[in-house]
Amino acid sequence: MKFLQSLVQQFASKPIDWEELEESLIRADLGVPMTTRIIKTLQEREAWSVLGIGDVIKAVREEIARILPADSTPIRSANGKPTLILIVGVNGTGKTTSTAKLAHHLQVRAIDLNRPPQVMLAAADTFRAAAIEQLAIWAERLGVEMIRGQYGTDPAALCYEAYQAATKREIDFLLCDTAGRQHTKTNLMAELQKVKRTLAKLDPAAPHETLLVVDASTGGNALTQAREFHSALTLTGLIATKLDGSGKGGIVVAIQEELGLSTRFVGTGETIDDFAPFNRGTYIDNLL
Ligand SMILES: Nc1nc2c(ncn2[C@@H]2O[C@H](COP(=O)(O)OP(=O)(O)O)[C@@H](O)[C@H]2O)c(=O)[nH]1
Ligand SMILES: [Mg+2]
Repeated sequence: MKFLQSLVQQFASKPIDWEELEESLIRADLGVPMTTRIIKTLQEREAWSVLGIGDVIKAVREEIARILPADSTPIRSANGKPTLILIVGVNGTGKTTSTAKLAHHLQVRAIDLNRPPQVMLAAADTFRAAAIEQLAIWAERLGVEMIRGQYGTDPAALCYEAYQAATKREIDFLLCDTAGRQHTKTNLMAELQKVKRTLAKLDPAAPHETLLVVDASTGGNALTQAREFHSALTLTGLIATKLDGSGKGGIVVAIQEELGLSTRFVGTGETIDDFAPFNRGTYIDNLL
């Protein structure tokens, strides 16, 4: 149920129950600091007015707008070199799907090039069964080249090779889809750090973007993942997926507030077009 619906049901015909309001805000995953501020703002107003649902919605909007930027920063193109985008995250969050969606977005989006942008994919999830084939299906549909290795290949070596190939072929954007197993996290972080170190040998600025894919419907888990990946890899932003499902999604506000990491793109379904650059207005409308 959407946050707004549940609030209207709870507060439409009776005075605000502060505990219930606090609970709904927490349930929407907005995080404790923001929830506390919203409640404080409203309680300060109560002295001079009778609060209604409209006041609640307005306070939530204002607080979110204070934290989130209005629009996301687009992917920048590295001058005359391939822009390397590393896609990371735990299993099942939507990395492979988002890699394909982002590739498509970059293909069709007008950027300051005089020709259609050239995109290439690298299947650097060499760990999970069928991961390479899954990305290969997308690559074929999108008509883009994909660099692949055997299962068990070192992802750092694969990304290195892919970046060399992309440079040689004058590719604009190289997207590397990585593995996301959960149970051996330390190994995963070490493996991804090695990918970054190895790429930096080819271009000190690479990877130009390191985007964490989080499933927005998983709330606090997404925040924990953002903390861990950011401290290991210094992320440049988030892709928040599955915003179509739960009527949640407040977690991107909590992540922005705690870690200063912006949501660059949102995923709202399983098809290639269920994807868009983050926009604050649309996001708040959907949340409420
Ligand atoms: N509803 C919904 N499903 C998504 C979204 N993004 C990915 N998925 C689905 O989530 C599942 C896992 O996605 P996948 O890309 O394989 O995740 P990975 O393990 O991180 O690579 C697949 O069934 C996707 O179709 C989204 O934005 N909305
Ligand atoms: Mg995958």
